[in-house]
Amino acid sequence: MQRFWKILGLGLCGGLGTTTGWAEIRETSVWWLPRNVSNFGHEIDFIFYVILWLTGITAVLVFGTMIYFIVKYRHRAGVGAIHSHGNNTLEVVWTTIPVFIFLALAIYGNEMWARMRMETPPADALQVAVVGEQFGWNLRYPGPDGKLAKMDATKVNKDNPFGIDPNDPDGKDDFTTYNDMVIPVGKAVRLHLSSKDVIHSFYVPEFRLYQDMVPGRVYDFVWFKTDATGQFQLACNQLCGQGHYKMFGKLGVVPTEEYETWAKGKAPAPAVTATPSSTPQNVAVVNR
Ligand SMILES: [Cu+2]
Repeated sequence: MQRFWKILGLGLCGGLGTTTGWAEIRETSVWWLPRNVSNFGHEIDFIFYVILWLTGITAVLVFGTMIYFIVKYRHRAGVGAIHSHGNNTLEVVWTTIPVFIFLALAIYGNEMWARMRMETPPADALQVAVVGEQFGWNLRYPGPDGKLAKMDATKVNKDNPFGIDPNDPDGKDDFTTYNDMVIPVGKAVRLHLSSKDVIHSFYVPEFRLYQDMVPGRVYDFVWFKTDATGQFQLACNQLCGQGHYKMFGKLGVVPTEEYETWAKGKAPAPAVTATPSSTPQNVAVVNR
């Protein structure tokens, strides 16, 4: 039995230790929403608080009334039960009000979703390709020409995570990174999301952004703008295998000049990139 408590204690200490370790990475309290730095995040937070207040007030009113009636009409010797057939006016009122609230939330939410995912991203947006793999992030940035090589999900394989045509002129000056994403603050960023193996999910809580990445597809409709700098974590939000817990990359939102210096320091990617970096570069595309 003593052994049981010892193991439990060790386990708990280990768990808490890990929690503290992670808390250092997170800038703000782990008990509430992380700070938001993206344009759409403000509206998402707004609707979150509206729903929280609506449901919170409703819960207090409903449970308060229920407890009041439970106490008021508790069993007492000699007091008979009262038979009620309900009140039609009350029924109509408490059905109509929620109907309008739900309709308003649905219309507002739908309109917000359409703006986030269905509007064409600004033409001058920075294009970044992000391809998930077990267990890390491949990123591809446009070089000085500002153009990213065209991605073709059917061409994705182990040595060609971005599914590009090695002869694509737009890709000659692209550069790649692994688990290291840097973006300039205030600039629109358009993502081209895909996966090499299983379903992963691009997730940055501080951007209020999360989008699944599906093998065989390239999703290019996700875009956002940031309004503050900071160091964040790019986490995978799909249980994608045994190493899922360690699938995270560094994500820095930095001033434009700092981004440009960082990008200039990166060498163009080889025609076809193999990752992680330990594997030889410039390998030919092999048909599998
Ligand atoms: Cu993953």
